[in-house]
Amino acid sequence: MSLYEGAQNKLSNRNHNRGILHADFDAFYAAVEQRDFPELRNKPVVVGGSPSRRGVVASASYESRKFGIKSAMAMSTAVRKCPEAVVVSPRFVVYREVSRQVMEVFRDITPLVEPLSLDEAYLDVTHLIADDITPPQIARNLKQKVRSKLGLTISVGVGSSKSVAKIASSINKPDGLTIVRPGGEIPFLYPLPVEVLWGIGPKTSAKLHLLSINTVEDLASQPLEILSGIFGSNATHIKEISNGIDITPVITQRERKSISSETTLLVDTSDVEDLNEIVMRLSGDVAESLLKKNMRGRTVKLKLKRSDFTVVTRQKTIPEKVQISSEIAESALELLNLELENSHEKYRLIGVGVSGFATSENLQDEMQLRFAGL
Ligand code: DCP
Ligand code: MG
Ligand code: MG
Repeated sequence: MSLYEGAQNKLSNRNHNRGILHADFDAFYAAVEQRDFPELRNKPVVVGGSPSRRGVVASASYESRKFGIKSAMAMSTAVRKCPEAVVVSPRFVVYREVSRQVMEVFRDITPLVEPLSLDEAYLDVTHLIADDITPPQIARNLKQKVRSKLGLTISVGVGSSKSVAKIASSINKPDGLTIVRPGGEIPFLYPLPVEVLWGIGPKTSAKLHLLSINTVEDLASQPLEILSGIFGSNATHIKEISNGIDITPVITQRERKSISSETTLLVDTSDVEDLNEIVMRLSGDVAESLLKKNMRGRTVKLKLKRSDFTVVTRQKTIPEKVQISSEIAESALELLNLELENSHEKYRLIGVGVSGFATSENLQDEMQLRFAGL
């Protein structure tokens, strides 16, 4: 059995029916500047610190890359390479807002979004796949939505794992769409230079070239002992991703662990009916946020601040994930009544929150249980 067949067998032994997208803005900061200031379009725009103050390049428009300008280069070098470059100072507030907007566009497609930085994210679309819905179609739709809603282009990679999708999105920039079909991982990866793999920077790649390891195939065919000498405990992982094997899940909501709403009362109260009504209203607010983000959670939390400023929190984890107002209110009211049963306190602040969101793994488990008729 050839190495190729061996790796392919290994691949098919794992769950490789996933549909993972990696999306990344093209020349993010520079593209936002060109969008907002039309006079910069089609010009070699470089966003970063001033050349006279030892600034570095944060983002280089594709027009400027023809001159050899790259991110992290000294701005003085960039200007030397291209004297007509237009150097623009960054507007971080704007980039953060554009980032928030693009993540919303992603979350309109699936709640399984894992942001990696301001300008890129993984999306797990496995659960959306149907006879007439394929990951490449979802990717095309995503690119089109980002273009029409934000006026910017992204490059998207489609694959059966995060590492394949990330490599795929990076090799056809700008405005790229690279599709690696299930089973096509090895023919896709093997001819590529080792630098495409996550975590192989200039220092490591120099070491690899000294050992005549230039392509992903070269890397994949190394004995583990050689790789351990270079990558330490990461060697197995490197070997696996060189063979297109990567089962790490898309992890959502890294930045957000719960969605909640709270209110401080104008007058402290112990009135059961008032408190019930407020809890129902807050449950409605939380449900609205969850629906907008297309998220469901499993844990409902109630927060109460008493007149003496002590805070009580009570939470309940339920078997079915909740999203709508009545489901959230049911648990929150139960928690409220538990608290009120043994208390004669007045309360000054009330909050309701939902956490325990879906990750691609537990969503996948759930889908499988559903298919199994459980
Ligand atoms: N960034 C930075 N300094 C770096 C690298 C990046 O400040 N050394 C910022 C500016 C980039 C943004 O992060 O616009 C996104 O980084 P990317 O690596 O995705 O680079 P770009 O989006 O600019 O270009 P590409 O089209 O290669 O993705
Ligand atoms: Mg980018
Ligand atoms: Mg990026």
